[in-house]
Amino acid sequence: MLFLLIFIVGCRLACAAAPEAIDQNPCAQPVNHSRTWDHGIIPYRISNSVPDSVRVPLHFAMLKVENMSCVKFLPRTSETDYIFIEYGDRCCSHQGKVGTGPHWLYVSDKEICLNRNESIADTVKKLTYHVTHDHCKTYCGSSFVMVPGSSPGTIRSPGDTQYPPNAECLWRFWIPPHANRKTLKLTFSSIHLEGGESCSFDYIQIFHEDSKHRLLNKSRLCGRLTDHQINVSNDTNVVSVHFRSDSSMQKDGFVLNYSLTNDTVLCSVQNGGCSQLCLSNSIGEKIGCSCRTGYSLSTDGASCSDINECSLNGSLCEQKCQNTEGSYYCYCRQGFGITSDMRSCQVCGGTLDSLNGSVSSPGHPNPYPPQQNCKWTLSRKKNHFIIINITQINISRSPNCSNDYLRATHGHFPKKRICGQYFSIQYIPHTVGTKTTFRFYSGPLSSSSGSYSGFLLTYRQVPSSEIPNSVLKTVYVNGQELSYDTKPWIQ
Ligand SMILES: [Ca+2]
Repeated sequence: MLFLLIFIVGCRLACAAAPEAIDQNPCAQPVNHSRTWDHGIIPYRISNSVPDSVRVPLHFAMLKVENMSCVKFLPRTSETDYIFIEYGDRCCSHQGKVGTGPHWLYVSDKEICLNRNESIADTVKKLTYHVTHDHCKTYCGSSFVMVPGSSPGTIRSPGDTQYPPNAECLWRFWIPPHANRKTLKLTFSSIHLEGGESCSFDYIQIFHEDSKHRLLNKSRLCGRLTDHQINVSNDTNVVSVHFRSDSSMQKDGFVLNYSLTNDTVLCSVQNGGCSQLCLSNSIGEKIGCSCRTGYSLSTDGASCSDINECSLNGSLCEQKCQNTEGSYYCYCRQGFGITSDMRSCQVCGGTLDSLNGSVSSPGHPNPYPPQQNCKWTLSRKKNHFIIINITQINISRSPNCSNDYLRATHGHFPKKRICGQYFSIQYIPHTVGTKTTFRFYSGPLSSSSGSYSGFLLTYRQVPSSEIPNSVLKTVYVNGQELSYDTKPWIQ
């Protein structure tokens, strides 16, 4: 049997000493069977702590060691003995295979590991220090880096007419991240192996790993199959094809064709399958999907969903927040208006306690800003009437004045909202209580915010004895008389 005798190296020694060379005369070394990896297959697991910057050179190191020895690395499934590759500020093999359980291997992106191209490979080599041959076994296999432009090829099981007994082969295809837009296509044009329940005698086992070396799936093939195609998912970063035969019942073997297919998606075709934005390279090939501001990419990588900004940590708004599809806005409580930063609120309105005065929309005669919620309160003096003259009104018109409006409330009797453009409205509230309030509201969705001047009104309080009956009976809007209750309320 071909054995890989693992040299026991203490971590400190491994880090401090010059890298050991692989023994050029492996047969010269005695074999300690207790320190060999079965069949030359080293199960491994990579810690989540290992960053991508280290995974790539680590992977190259594993390929390099595989190509220069009979060692093959396979992701661990349930094996008791395996290498556990951990991230640490050093490059060393904590210990070789001794005893059972995980065997730590430290890799790092420190200078010692990455600036010297060979360092990680040296570290991995320490686990494969002695190599000797078992003439009863046949080993084969190789590793491929599949990048755009890689030639397709064919792999055949060893042997001229039939595969040999006790064969142990592993072919590994690595698809670097920048080639992920391509799909590795594996097609077994024929498989003829010894069959059996669970394929436990002779078999082909295929491992799929993602870029984090997580095992996506594995499947085992045996018996007779033709044109068996392996679908390699987009997540797959490494595919390992492991062939093993036992000591009896050899068959024809298999033929495997591999190629990197071009499955480029263009953004110009159905937006690349993206619901909003399709990101492309300089020649229009899709790189990925993205979303407009206010949306986040869903887990399917193609559709977008609204971000509820109002639920994010840290209030974006001083007073109130309203989420909308693709956006949000801040607004204020009654008596406040949004400021120019569209987040904070300032008082808008107040108490009117003089006998006469004026009220106008914020910024008048300049256009009023959006999201104003102003309120003025006017207290009526005893035995006085309030004469209100809305001299200018230019408020964005909307159905039922649902967006922007001016509204006066006399006592408990609110008047209708006023919007649109008028030249003059003069009236005397007839059922006025002790208070009159004016409310000006401009909504966040007003398409006209920034182009309407709002309103200006004047008021004055006069003793009831000075109000002629004719005035009490008539209200004019743009010169037209409106019906009106002629009975003034007098306290
Ligand atoms: Ca939103």
